[in-house]
Amino acid sequence: FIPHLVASLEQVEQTYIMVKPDGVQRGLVGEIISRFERKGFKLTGLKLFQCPKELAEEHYKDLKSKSFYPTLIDYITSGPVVWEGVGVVASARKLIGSTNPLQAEPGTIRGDFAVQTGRYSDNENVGRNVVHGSDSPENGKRETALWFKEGELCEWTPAQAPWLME
Ligand code: IDP
Ligand code: MG
Repeated sequence: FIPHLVASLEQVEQTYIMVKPDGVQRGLVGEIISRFERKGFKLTGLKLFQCPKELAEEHYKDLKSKSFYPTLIDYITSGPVVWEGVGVVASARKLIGSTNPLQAEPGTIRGDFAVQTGRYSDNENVGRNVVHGSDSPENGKRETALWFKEGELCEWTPAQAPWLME
């Protein structure tokens, strides 16, 4: 990406995308990464990782009061990736689709690859939804810093940048 050429620096966002353990187990890592690549986003960091409990708890701290929180923490263990680009946060959420796979549109990652529906009547079990994406630019920064150490992200200019944006 060439920020000074095609976008002002303030426009450049970072999002944290995680292929969740079910996505890794089901062999969807390449498929999911491929969708973000084809869209035109720039990959700046990538690692396969066994997530310690403390990190999972910090990542999902906003959901601590939820009944499904303990099972969510048990569920999250490996496979994070980071993507960076203009408007990437909202755009990535669209590519990913609704939290509940039952409501996720066909064509979205969850709509195409996840079948988990409510085990209970009120939508209470939607955990196996293969992928995570930050829900705001602020959380994109926070989560990226949480999962990647200094020096683990690459700064580079994709050759396709001028073909993606005027
Ligand atoms: P998001 O991943 O679409 O942003 P959040 O509401 O932030 O959805 O929830 C984080 C994750 O927690 C979800 O992706 C899903 O794996 C899990 N989760 C959310 N709601 C439920 C639920 O009602 N039961 C079980 N797991 C849930
Ligand atoms: Mg969320």
